[in-house]
Amino acid sequence: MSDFMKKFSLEGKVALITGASYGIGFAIASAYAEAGAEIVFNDIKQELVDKGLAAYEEKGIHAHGYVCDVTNEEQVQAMVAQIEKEVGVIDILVNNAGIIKRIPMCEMTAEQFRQVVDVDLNAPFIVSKAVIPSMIKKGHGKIINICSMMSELGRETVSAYAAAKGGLKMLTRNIASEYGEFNIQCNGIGPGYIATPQTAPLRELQPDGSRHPFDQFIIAKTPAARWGETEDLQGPAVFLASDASDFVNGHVLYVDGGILAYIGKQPQ
Ligand code: NAP
Ligand code: GCO
Repeated sequence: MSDFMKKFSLEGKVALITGASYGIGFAIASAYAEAGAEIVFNDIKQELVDKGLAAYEEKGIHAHGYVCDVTNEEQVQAMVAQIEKEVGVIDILVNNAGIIKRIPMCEMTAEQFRQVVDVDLNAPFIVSKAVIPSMIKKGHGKIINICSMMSELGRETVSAYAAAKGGLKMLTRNIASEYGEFNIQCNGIGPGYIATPQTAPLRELQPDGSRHPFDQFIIAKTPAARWGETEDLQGPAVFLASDASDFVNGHVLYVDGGILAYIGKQPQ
């Protein structure tokens, strides 16, 4: 491998990807393993951690799985201490775990709003706070927050999610500002509309076999005229975790097929 390409390698690095038993987190972790990193992930339930471990094994990846609710600071602190003991200091953190509730704002309870903000915004704060001290001691670190189109745009029924993901964009910038001097880079990835369990309801075929109206809407709003696949996020995620991005800090890299640049296809 040339000296230049070594900048994109994750050899010798320990990467924690939260909520990575499947979906976007699993795809990013798989790419990190391909780039040489030691993979650590968590999920809330043991059965999902076990499923995730089996899925990684199937790809030839010997991952380390931990049961941890990322909204619980005690559990997160304990998990990070256990990882440091059993695997090593975390060089790369991907705050991927996330939920969404699609409810019209005036029908959403404050508790439902809080639940979404807890996972999508408070948890990235909790997990980042747990890993930063050892990154400082080690002299480097990479934190990647999985933001969203909703870090920039709103739409009906996703008030809590948009508020959280908008806040996550600013948390990304603040971590970059506060810890950049310790050679810690904190950036975001803003996926467009990606085919995962989280968006499955938006892609369900209609009873007459036609595509879901929202599915057709996204196709018309995306210059690439397709939904993203989790694999579309792998290259950008490796770049932001590697030495090649050491002077990129506080940036949100949108991987959206061009949605944010496009007014949308004129209805025929
Ligand atoms: P997903 O398929 O719903 O997976 C979310 C993962 O997060 C699951 O493994 C889930 O575990 C885990 N999780 C949820 N709450 C958790 C908690 N409290 N503690 C630990 N793990 C928890 O979602 P996805 O589509 O892969 O999305 C992953 C991230 O990308 C999310 O932050 C999402 O907001 C963001 N995103 C998604 C899209 C998209 O189009 N799919 C676009 C932009 C951004 P359980 O199964 O146990 O709940
Ligand atoms: C929704 C979708 C989006 C995607 C993603 C877009 O209901 O609008 O779930 O929010 O999950 O965040 O970037």
